[in-house]
Amino acid sequence: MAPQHATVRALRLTLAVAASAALLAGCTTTTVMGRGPMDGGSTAVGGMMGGNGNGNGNGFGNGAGNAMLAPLTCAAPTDLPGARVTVTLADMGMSRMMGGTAPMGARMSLTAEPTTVPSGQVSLVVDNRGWRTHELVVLPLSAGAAVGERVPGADSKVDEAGSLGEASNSCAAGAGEGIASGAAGWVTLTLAPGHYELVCNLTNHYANGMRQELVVTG
Ligand SMILES: [Cu+2]
Repeated sequence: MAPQHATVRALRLTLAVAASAALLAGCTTTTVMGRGPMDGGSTAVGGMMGGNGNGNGNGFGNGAGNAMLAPLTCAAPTDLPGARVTVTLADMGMSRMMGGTAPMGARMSLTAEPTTVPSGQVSLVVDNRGWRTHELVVLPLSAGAAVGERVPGADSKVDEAGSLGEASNSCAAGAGEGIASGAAGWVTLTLAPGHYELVCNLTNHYANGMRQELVVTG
């Protein structure tokens, strides 16, 4: 009985609020004016979720189920040498998680901008906008091989033989224990012309989609 009464009261309250809103709207010149701020607010959120906040796509497109991106807690230096490639890591986690182990099938992405750079010094700046720990490893892509073809081993990681370097430190350069959610990592490498595969090699992350081609021109 009591829950029903509560429901009825809630309904009455809702109606009362709606009626007040209607009256208020009536007092203003148009109802469109009253709705403006709400529309603007939702558009702003949509923009952030679409990955426009940092000037990069987040790899999840504009469809339903976009991931909210984790806010960055630090940024790479602006004066790193050579061509600068910004790599954005993202995943569908809902809250910050320590460690990077993920189940198979978890949606994750690794995108780079630009994906073609001239040979020589290349500084990879890696923003972890995901909610899990991630990393960036630069692997050579042999002639005729395509991104995503590597077969993970029993440890659900791909072979890192021939690795040219990695960014796996939080708010620091080079190799470390992984880039924590919201942190940036970076590394400057000297890359010869060729094709490379940028991967995150934490458990299951490669299979879950964290790979991207980088083309280095002569
Ligand atoms: Cu990852």
